[in-house]
Amino acid sequence: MSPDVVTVRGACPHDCPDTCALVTTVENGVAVKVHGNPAHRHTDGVLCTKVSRYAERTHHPERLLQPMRRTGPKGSGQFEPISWDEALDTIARRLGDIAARDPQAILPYSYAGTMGLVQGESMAARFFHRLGASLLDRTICAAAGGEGLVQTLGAKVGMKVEHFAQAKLIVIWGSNSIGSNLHFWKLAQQAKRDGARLVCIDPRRTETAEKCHEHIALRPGTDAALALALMHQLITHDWLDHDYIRDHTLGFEALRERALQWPPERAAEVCDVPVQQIIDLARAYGTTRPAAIRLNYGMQRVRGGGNAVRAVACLPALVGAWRQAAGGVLLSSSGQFPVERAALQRPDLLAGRQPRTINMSTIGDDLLREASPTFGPRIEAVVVYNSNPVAVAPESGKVVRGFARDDLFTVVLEHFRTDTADHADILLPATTQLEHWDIHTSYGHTDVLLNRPAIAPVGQSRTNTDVFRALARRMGFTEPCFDDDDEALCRMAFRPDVIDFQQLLDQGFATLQLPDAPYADGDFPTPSGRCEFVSARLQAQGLDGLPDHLPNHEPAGSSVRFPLAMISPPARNFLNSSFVNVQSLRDIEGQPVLEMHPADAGARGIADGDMVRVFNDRGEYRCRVKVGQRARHGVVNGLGIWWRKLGPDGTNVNEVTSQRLTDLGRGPTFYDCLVEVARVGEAA
Ligand SMILES: Nc1nc2c(c(=O)[nH]1)N[C@H]1C(S)=C(S)[C@@H](COP(=O)(O)OP(=O)(O)OC[C@H]3O[C@@H](n4cnc5c(=O)[nH]c(N)nc54)[C@H](O)[C@@H]3O)O[C@H]1N2
Ligand SMILES: Nc1nc2c(c(=O)[nH]1)N[C@H]1C(S)=C(S)[C@@H](COP(=O)(O)OP(=O)(O)OC[C@H]3O[C@@H](n4cnc5c(=O)[nH]c(N)nc54)[C@H](O)[C@@H]3O)O[C@H]1N2
Ligand code: SF4
Ligand SMILES: [Mo]
Repeated sequence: MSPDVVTVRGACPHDCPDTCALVTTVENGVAVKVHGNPAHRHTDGVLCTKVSRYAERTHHPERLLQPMRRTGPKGSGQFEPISWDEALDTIARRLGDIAARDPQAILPYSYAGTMGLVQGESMAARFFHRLGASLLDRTICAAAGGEGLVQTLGAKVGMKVEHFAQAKLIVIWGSNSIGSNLHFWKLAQQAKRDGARLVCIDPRRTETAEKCHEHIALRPGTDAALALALMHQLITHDWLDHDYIRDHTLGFEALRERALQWPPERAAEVCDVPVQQIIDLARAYGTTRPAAIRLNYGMQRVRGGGNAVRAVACLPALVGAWRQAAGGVLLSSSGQFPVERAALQRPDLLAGRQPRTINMSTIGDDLLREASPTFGPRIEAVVVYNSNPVAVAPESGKVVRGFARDDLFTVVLEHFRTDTADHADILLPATTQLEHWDIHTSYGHTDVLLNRPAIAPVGQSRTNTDVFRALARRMGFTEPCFDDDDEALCRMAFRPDVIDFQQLLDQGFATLQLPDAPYADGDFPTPSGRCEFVSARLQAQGLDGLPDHLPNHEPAGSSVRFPLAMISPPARNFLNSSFVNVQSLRDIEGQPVLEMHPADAGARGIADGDMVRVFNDRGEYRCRVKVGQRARHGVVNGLGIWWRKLGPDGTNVNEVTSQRLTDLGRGPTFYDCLVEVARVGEAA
């Protein structure tokens, strides 16, 4: 390698369970290629197609390169360049004016554009805590399932992912591994080669479902019914680990009574699947060891999503699957990491104030809400970073109207002119992962990764942390914590006895020291130390302590006008709404697609390739239909969260999704949505 070619180790910043280790090749200060780090066992030298294009994304001709001020109407995308000083002065003045009346009228809005602990909620959280701004409940992805796990297992914990390779039965439940958890799929294939049986539970016939031995294509939102019927069979056939149940669980008798109300025939009707599939899966799960369940978040984006996760999370304890390293369940490993959050985020800067909390999943309604004694002040300013709410939040008709309010002051920190950026008063250019420091945990494995900057900030872009440091200075916040630099923040994330920072510097990653079969002897992080079939904490909130099947807000068959259930899972070549503007990836995805079963299409005179209108009382969007077997009868699959402005009619799938929330965790219900579909044009 010539002296002006260097390689730099980093971490994939995206909201993906795989958290890959990256190696970036830099030539003359330009990132030319991003590879997977072969030394990191989970990455194994392989990246997904999207992030292989990260250099293309970073040096994209449309990268935001300087601060801008809006000149046209909100949403028009008309801006003029301004200096950083002018941008920061304007923001500090506007936020200062609002804060003088009530800082709670200011709302930070952020999610997982980067999963980094530093460019995520470190300096930003300090700034908003010091200001006394409204708090944001970050529910948009995993709140229901996360709460389901917490109430059952005690935390977001589970099997170590590497042990799936040794399982003899793998149930892939509500997850399209090949599309969104690629490195897990490699382990599943290894197990399959060694004789494991693979079962996929998913309304959609995904590329993953196709490659499993069995595909159970249930109706969206019926997973708890299925899990309860599995319990029914485990109990009636006595495929139970009585010792494990006695020693390490809480509430078996009550759960038994509940499950006995769910014979497979009842669940088969609710789920609309052949009863034999349920009976066969129960037998396989009751008699195969080790048995592992890979849950993912797809199943919890419905009204009963929290309960569904609770029901599934009970299964391993019933059969004692936790006794083996390759048995149990994994939804998220994020709770394994003892992150020093208080040090990073400094909630002490609230100094006794208790600002209200706004749920990010109802941002549409909340931006349109007037001041009231229950709500508090009207939202007057929003600072958006690491998120694209105008595209990703439900019921976007209302979200757009909210962001279009002329009396709302909006600041957006972004790489690109997203749909949300188009609504900014001040738009600030942010650095990408190749240009800043960060440190990462994972929700799919148990390693910590360090990300070092590979190149200088592109254009005038600045890190999120720099922006909040600069604003703090302008607003007269003199606490020394506003001087911490990014490397210092990385060092603060873990105690030195947990993670050796030198090891991170030397090799880019470090593994948490955890037992291989963490719950072989119980010891769950619940209040009782047991797997809690019955949760006293839920009972104390007046809720059902046992898991149950809660029908969707919009159950299949409940509406004559909107007879089709719609789910809107990720597009394989995008990451949420990120990468939609990367041409090489958009070329693969083509255009927004709605998958439809031949019988549903035929009944509406719709042919493959037709343009259709997908609509309900909330709104409508247009896309191209793919008729085929990927969609089950009665369910349509609207793939991917496209940028609205890149869709055929300037909208996307979230025009039709609702702001109703889940049973637990106050999460969104993207996949609990009834629609009708009508043809609008001939095949192209
Ligand atoms: N390529 C790619 N990868 C991604 C993402 C992306 O956008 N693109 N997004 C990332 C993010 S933010 C997340 S949260 C993760 C996890 O994201 P997940 O939401 O877990 O995504 P998938 O793995 O596609 O799994 C969802 C699957 O659940 C199915 N499903 C929908 N409704 C139901 C239901 O009611 N029951 C059951 N059993 N299944 C249902 C869908 O058809 C889909 O195949 O993926 C991450 N990885
Ligand atoms: N219909 C439907 N809607 C969904 C979903 C679904 O399955 N169906 N999935 C939901 C889920 S699981 C999630 S997690 C949410 C995701 O929603 P978001 O977290 O909003 O994810 P993205 O759409 O990827 O937007 C992230 C933005 O952050 C920016 N960004 C990335 N890194 C940085 C950085 O370092 N600094 C700054 N300032 N900006 C950065 C990116 O350019 C990008 O525009 O969407 C949800 N919406
Ligand atoms: S998006 Fe996921 S699979 Fe792709 S590089 Fe990042 S962590 Fe790895
Ligand atoms: Mo997510």
